[in-house]
Amino acid sequence: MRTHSKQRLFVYWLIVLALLSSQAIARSAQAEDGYDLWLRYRPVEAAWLHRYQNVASELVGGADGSTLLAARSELARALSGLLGAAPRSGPRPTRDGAIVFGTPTSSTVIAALHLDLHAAGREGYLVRSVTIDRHRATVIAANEDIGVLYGVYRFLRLLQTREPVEHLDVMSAPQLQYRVLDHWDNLDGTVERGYAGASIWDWQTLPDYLAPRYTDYARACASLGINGAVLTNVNASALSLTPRYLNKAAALANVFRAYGLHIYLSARFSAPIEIGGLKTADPLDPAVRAWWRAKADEIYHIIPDFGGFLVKANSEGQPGPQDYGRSHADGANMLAEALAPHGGIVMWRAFVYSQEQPADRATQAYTEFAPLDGKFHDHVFIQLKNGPIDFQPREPFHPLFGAMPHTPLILEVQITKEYLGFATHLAYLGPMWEETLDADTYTRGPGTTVRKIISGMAGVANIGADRNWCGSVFDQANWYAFGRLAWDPDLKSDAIAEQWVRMTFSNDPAFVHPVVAMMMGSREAVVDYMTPLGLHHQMARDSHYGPGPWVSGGPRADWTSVYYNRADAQGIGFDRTASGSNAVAQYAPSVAARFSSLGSTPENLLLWFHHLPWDYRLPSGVTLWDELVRHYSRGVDTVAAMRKTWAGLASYVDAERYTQVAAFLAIQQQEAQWWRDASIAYFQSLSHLPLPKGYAPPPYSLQYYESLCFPYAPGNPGVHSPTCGQ
Ligand code: GCV
Repeated sequence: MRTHSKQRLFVYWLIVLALLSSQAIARSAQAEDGYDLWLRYRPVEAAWLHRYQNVASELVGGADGSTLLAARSELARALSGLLGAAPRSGPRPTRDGAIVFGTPTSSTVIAALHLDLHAAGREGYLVRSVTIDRHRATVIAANEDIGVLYGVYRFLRLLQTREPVEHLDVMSAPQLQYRVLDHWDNLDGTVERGYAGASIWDWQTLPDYLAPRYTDYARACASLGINGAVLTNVNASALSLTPRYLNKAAALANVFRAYGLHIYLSARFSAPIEIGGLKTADPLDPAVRAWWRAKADEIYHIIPDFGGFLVKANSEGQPGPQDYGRSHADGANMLAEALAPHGGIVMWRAFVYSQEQPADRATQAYTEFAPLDGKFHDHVFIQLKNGPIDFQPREPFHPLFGAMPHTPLILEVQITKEYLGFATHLAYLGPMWEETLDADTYTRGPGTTVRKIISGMAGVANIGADRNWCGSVFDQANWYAFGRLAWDPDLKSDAIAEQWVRMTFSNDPAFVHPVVAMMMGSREAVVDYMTPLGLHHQMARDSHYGPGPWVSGGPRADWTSVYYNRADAQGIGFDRTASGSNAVAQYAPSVAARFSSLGSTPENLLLWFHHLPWDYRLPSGVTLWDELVRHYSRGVDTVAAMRKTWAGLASYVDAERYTQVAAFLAIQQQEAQWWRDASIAYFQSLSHLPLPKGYAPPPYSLQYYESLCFPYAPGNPGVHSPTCGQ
């Protein structure tokens, strides 16, 4: 009897163990590591299942060509994930609910519908509910295969965000021709200002091994309409233009082609010397021009749909035409002439500022480039950062946006968060980019907004080899928002955030609303705790990790924080009015007048344009000093509130992603506090003013904050200075 009960107990425990481990397996199967991005395709709720099954019962579409195959495979993958089973395929609709996709050329069914696809252009699409052979169907049609693929992603997004799809009539075409990710990836696998691990391009195993991740990258880009990728860092290596690396790049281009993604390379201006054996890279030298022409021919032979070059020249130590007394136009035009016969373009960056120039750094790009307007080859695009300094948490729009009416311009934004807390701070950048796109240059009268001026958008990618691609789940939202805005710069950042949240996490309104609200306030929180009221470039030297408002000395003044804050015992801020650097004069007269006058300068740009005494009274009656302290503290409070919001949402998110976000928010709160305390400690050492009532003093001395040193902060390959605090 006793043996019997022991056996029973043993069996009982075996069952318990088996149950526990099967639950553990089930749980880990549900855990998500973020790899799927917004293309998760998890089963829809029962309430939607029947509804969606009725519009997705059959796939009718050609499989000619890799792009249509990609469209078919995405539909099959998504519908089996969302609805539990892949629809059957057929040549014509045989029942209600077919999805008919293709072009009038690839599909006789579509041709017979005689759709007006004029407005779709080359890349756009039409998604429309129609009747074919007396069956209800959804047609996803375009003039070109790539438009069909984009339309497929649009249709899937409707399902993923639980929109009704029974009566569709959606026509969409990109407003901007160039929608490009700029990777700052080096050939040694490091990424400049990258916070998501090593480069996703494994140059060592290319071209022989094509990681599945390359296809998934292209899928993610195509789902947003991104149509270009610059593979290499603008601080370029000439080696990327040698046959060995061109073959590796070609292998990536072969993967990307089906997804409409063209590759571009950064071009080092001195390449003719470094890999061409020439003695000069002078753009007016016939041998140099011939070298670039031959190089372009060679590239197009290997990569027939190569997009072109991105060039950083005569900027931060990079070689360029000015090394030979030539202009940016001379350099850019030489490259354009080499690429133009093949249809390629040059994206020439205007991020230039010179060591020798004593002028305000914010003015230098305009000074150099505005006079060159109209002098560029028509395959040259000038690429401008959103603001005149360098991707700060807040900058006014770049004055060149209004100053080059005869030159096509590309807006460059930074998706990777070099100046907004790296990967651990939750900062949704949609509102920041919307602010730039909305900015009115007034150059052709009111309403000449940046979005109306640009021909393309380039985003410095935040993508790396990390399993979750971007270093954190919420950083994926910035890749997403960039792509959506590049397709349609009129979109609103809150609507984009909502879509992303629904696709990435959950459609439950109890989750969606608080998370969107948290995202929408997150960038302003960073501005508050890092650089309130128009302050800028207050980060630690080189790494830009953490506060460094005291940074001074070193190789050049405009790489220091004191150059920008100009704080002393009397006051703070950079006078860019006529009494100072007069940077305001680079804007259209009405904008210049607005920024010149204290009364009309937006409060959030006050210290960008004005130097003011600490006791200056804002319209609210509060002094500048008190207001600064309030902003720093408000930033920390906002992050604390974000943490609280997230803590209440655990039940909506898988444990793996929930935990990482929670841990990163905790890091963000600590670092926001550090920013606030260090900044207040430094500025108080100059203002000698007491903190307003109720605001806690920094817990440590200024010397303590100044002594903090992080020689291995990420994103700054090659600069691991042990003297980083100096
Ligand atoms: C690629 C800033 C960054 C540099 C970057 C540069 C640029 O200065 O700190 O890392 O270099 O911008 O945009 O060229």
